[in-house]
Amino acid sequence: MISIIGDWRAKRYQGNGAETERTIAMSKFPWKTLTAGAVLLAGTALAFAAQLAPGGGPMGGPGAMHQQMHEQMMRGQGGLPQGMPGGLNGHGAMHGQNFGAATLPTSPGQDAFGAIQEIVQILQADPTTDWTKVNIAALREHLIDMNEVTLHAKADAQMTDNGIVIAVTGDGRTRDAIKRMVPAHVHELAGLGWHANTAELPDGVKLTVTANQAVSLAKLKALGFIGIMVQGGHHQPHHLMMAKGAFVH
Ligand SMILES: [Cu+2]
Repeated sequence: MISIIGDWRAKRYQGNGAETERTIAMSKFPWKTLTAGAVLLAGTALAFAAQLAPGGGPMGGPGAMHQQMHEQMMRGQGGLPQGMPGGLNGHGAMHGQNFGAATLPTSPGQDAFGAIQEIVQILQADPTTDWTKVNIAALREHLIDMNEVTLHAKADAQMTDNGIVIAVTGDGRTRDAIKRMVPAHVHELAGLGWHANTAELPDGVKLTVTANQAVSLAKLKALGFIGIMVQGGHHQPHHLMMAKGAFVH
């Protein structure tokens, strides 16, 4: 059963547009003309699709997306060789892949490259994707911002009696990224019940977070700038929305 699911998933993801179209075409095929095996495969695919989208949409919420991402990760992000021989597009080859997975690398080699690859594969696997709105370049710009803020921003933190004050600064592209990302993050922190605000600095932003019942002073001190920035887990769904052209960070 697992390997059948694996076949279907791989077929949806590994391919380009042509593979995706073939999957769609198969779903329109008259049921009585299908072989028993193909019925089982299609039925499993539908069941699995339903599992992935409990909300009825192509992406059934963060939980479904996480599951989908995990499936992709386990499969090496669809990086299987193209044009595999075998029945339903490489059934035999998939069995080989399942049992010899340790021989295939899973890392795309670069974090942002992998994040973009994952999003593109999700969009290609979704027949409802509106390619007139998709904007992968916008996602790339945001991932560059994330790289600047995570790795290149200078963060000088000072503890006060009731919170933490962090001067987040940088030059050029780093400064621009700080000014885009840090104030936006304050809204996410508010959603978690944290009291945070920002003030403009010439070369960045001053972030102030006050301890309360949602976050203690000791925890703020331990988290520091980047520990505060990673709160909320909103980036993953936002990245997908950004790529779909439906969200501006
Ligand atoms: Cu992000």
